[in-house]
Amino acid sequence: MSRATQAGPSEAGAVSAWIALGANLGDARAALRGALQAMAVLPDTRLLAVSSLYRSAPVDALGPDYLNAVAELQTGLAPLDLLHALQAIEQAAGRERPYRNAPRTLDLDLLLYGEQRLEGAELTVPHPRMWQRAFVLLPLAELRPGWVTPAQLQAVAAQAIERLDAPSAWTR
Ligand code: PH2
Ligand code: MG
Ligand code: MG
Repeated sequence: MSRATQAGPSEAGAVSAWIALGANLGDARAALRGALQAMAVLPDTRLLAVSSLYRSAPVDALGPDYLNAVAELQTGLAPLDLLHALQAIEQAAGRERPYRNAPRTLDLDLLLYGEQRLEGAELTVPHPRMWQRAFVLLPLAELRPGWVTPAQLQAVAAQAIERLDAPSAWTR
């Protein structure tokens, strides 16, 4: 077998993909932890980093407060293959979609896929609303200091959000 056909996530060609995790129905903490475990065992994929766990008030939505976090994957999956894998994890967690921004047992949003910009029927990256959401920017800024500017954080400063647990505390 050639080296190319063996290429795994630590090989050239793998990219960093950034995932926003959210849940506000059922046992949200268990759902987010389960999602980390499920993402970590996707083909050609490694879980590289996880942010703190946050509680946030719903943005553009109704219902209970959310738990939110951000994770970094290194993956050899193509963007749409990764998207479909994330959707399968949502489905396995009992995700229902009765209406837009309905409360959910698990939401896994692909924020960034390497440096790529994609605009398709199924997937747009970077995620078009990520810069308007404190529940994305705060955990992202934690993992990648310097990526999120003070002005961007200031723009979402009115959104209610609270850091609950360090990564080591909630992923254990
Ligand atoms: N997700 C939404 C809409 N609003 N608000 C918070 N706080 N956290 C979320 O994850 C969230 C939201 C749509 O996916
Ligand atoms: Mg979402
Ligand atoms: Mg989503």
